[in-house]
Amino acid sequence: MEHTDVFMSRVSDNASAVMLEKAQTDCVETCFDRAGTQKNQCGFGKSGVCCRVCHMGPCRITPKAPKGVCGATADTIAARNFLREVAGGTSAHSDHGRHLVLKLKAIAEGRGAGYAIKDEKALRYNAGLYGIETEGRAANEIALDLADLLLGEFTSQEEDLKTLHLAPQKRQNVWEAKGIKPQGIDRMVVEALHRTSIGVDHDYKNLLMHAFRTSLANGWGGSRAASMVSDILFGTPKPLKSAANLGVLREDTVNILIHGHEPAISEILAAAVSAPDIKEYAKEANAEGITLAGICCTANEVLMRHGVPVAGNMLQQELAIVTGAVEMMVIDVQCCMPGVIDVSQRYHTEIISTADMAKTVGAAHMAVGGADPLSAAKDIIRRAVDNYKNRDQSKVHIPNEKETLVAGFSVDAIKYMLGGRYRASFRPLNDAIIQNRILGVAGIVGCTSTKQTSDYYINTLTEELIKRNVLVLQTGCAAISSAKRGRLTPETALRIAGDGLREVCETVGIPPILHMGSCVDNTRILEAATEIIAEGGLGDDLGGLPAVGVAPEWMSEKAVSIGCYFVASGVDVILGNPFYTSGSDNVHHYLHHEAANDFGACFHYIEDPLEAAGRIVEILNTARKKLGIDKKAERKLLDMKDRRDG
Ligand code: BF8
Repeated sequence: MEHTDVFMSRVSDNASAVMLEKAQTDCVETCFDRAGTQKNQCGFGKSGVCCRVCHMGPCRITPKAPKGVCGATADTIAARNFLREVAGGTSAHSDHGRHLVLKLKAIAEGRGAGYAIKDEKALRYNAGLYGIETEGRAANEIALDLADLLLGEFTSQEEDLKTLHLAPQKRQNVWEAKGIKPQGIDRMVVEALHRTSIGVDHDYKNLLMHAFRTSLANGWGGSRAASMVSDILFGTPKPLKSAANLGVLREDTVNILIHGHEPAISEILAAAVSAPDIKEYAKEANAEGITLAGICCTANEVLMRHGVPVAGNMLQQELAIVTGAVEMMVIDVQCCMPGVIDVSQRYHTEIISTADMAKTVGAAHMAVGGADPLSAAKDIIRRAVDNYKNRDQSKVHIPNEKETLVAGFSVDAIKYMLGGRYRASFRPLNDAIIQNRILGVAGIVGCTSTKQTSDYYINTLTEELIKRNVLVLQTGCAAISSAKRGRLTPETALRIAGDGLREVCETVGIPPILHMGSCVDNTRILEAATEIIAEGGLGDDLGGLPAVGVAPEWMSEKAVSIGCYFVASGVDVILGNPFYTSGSDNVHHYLHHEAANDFGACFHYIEDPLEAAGRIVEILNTARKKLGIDKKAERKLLDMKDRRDG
């Protein structure tokens, strides 16, 4: 099918452009059309100076009206709005983490109903990090202690988060000095809402400090718990092969999309799909089987652990339905657009919501909890199979695009790849950085947005960075952008990576872009950075590493929270979309400049990906200079005198 340039200005991949054209032919409205009708977005909202925290307002700040009814300035209002975004993002990631911790507790108490501890090694390792006794104890006993400890991370009123101790001591000292060590995650979020209600905290810097404190409760608290417990319950990811883009859907199978975030549901669906009775059921419906494929972060979760193929990222959720070949989309929480309902009604697709806290009008609700989640999951799948006969062949068009990928790079897996089974460690990576074969590391994370040509910034920047010998770590929808472009393969190193990075990738057998998981798995990037510090030779603080974070096409509150915990952890963050803070010079200046005085890092809004690449290289070179590794190290053989002196 042909497509016109107008569609390629919205998306970067041909499959999506073809589906946009089909949507137009089928009279289907998608988020790309709604972005057009919402084009004239409110300038007050975009600059962060619309206040609606009380009903004397809404107040909007202008040169003629520089204060709200209560006297709040642009600084107060912009900082309050920013903090509320961080609190929203922190809540989403952390509540996801909480649900998993509660599941771990239920399993430990024998109430696991269909779930079990899959990775006892990960359980023992993580329990050990918190000082929980593991020697000679049963897995369930350890799991109960760990679950209780992690639940305490949510509720602690006066004690700092225990997980903070996992950060390098020097960074902990920065947080202590700035007074931003978080206590319980729930307390941080409640305090954020309290501080931002009418007549409480009016000092923009005090508000921003709490934003960083709340974000730390996410990155070092809720998200860390989510990744850790997911690994314990469902297995720590290891490198595996799969495929991405809409071409993973098949004309001759029942196609089910799983979309959202929490892996507890998608794991059970992945198990149910391969059950013999379900396979038989699909055969009886004249289907050649069932294709399960993922959208956005749920896709990343089941990709990393089971190799389930990825249909697309956030902005492809409606386009996947436009193929006319999707029997069912199963949604849970976060980033599931209500717009999928209207799209689904143009075809035969059923939308099934599964989380009691996240219902959508027009979706059928089928919870996957209760005493027998596997049989609940089978009920959902049978319903999808029953819907297969309703597929209208005249409306079906599945694009061919499908790219091979390698994913599954947990911290453990990277260490194993670098050092092998007996010497698993980050040493080879540290050495490659010190010897300037690798210039530094960039974590490219976050969403895609209708404000940009989807995937373009992510892919342009990623490719430019690996050319310049920057190792790229990816998560979330950004990783799916690279996957669709066919870049998540070891061959990418041969084709486009710079000489130094290519040499390392070839030696170790890894791609130059490592897919580390979903959005909560950004915490894996912090974990990797901490291990790099512990390995030695690259300073003693996360803040000193030649490393940056980038959110090229971010749009979610979660990304605001992630950006803040990266900056508070000492890592500069490049944004491809601006914050809504430009209405306050002080707030904007603090986040983009002054924060560097407090944390050694700040935000940089850069609209153009190539300009961003240049700035990133500058940041990495500055860090290298400070570490004294800015010159190419000679590989010197040590004689006996050197050894004695050394
Ligand atoms: O949590 S990257 S669009 S799917 S918010 Fe959403 Fe953004 Fe995708 Fe995952 Ni993260």
